[in-house]
Amino acid sequence: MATTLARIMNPDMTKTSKTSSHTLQDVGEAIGARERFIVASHARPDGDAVGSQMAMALALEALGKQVTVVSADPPPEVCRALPGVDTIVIGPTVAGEWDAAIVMECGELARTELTGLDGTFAINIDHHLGNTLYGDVNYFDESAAACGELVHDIIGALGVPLTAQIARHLYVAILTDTGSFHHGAISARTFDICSRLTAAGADPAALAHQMFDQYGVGRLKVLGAVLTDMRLVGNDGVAVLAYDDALLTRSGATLDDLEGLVNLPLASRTVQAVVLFKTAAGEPIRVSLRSKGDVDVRAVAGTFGGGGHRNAAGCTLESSAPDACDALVTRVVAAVNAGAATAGDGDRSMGT
Ligand SMILES: [Mn+2]
Repeated sequence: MATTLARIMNPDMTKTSKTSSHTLQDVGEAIGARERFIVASHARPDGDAVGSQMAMALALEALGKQVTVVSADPPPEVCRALPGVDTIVIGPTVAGEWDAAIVMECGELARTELTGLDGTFAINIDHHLGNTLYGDVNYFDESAAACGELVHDIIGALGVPLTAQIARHLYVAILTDTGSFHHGAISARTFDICSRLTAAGADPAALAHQMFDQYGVGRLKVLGAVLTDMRLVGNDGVAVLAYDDALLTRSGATLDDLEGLVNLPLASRTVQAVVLFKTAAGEPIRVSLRSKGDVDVRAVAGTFGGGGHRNAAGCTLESSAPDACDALVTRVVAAVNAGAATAGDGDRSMGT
């Protein structure tokens, strides 16, 4: 209540809300004062999007709130067996009435690819550097390994106990966003939260098996095909991968079968960054970027209108400009060389 009181006494404080992150207490108050919620995340959702949305929805329901979880696209196949995921309303348009939209994992509202949210009271919860703080309430922390970490803290602030179902969703969010605790802003807090989630009923081995070991053989075939055609540039420092729908069809694979593909070349000692192009006739080219250590692919994505994290980013290129692909790869090679120079690590030097 101190925060509310302070704002009443000093209305100018609210003017800072567009340029700075709010506190957990602000988020708790914004949720507590409202009854009907839309819970949204980005299009083509990943485990962090689905897990964060579902955990938040379960917590809101525990408080007696009315909740609708929405998504422009269906959840990944591997997430569909998790509790409540089948209740997510899939589609490009959000209909109905609500008091607030809780938007997770989106640097800007447009990333939801949902229509009908404009002008709504928005609670923005995210860990992507470059978030535009578009919400009426913004809970933004780039030091979180997953949005699920932030949702864990919010659920605690709301006073909702961690049930086994909530714990499973949050664990999946963290497990998938860190690639099995392999990359991202993994910290002592990450393990502290996971310890609590495990105590509350999340089974780490079972959830890892459920998330990573349930693909069809089409996955093996499509990964083999893409890796066979991999191009290595910058003294093997950058791996360039590409696929299209025809390759998926030939391999008997689905889009879900490509989950994690972009990370695979990083298993090589020499590869410091990966560029993955998804091409389709007449459509923009989708680009996923991954890197190790100091190599900043978010900056590269940013020069092409995209964003993300230092080691995981993405952007979209106009397919009418094939030179843009070469220009992007050149920038990634430069980023690898700059990263190697920053690190001052002879083993990682790419440019010599
Ligand atoms: Mn995330």
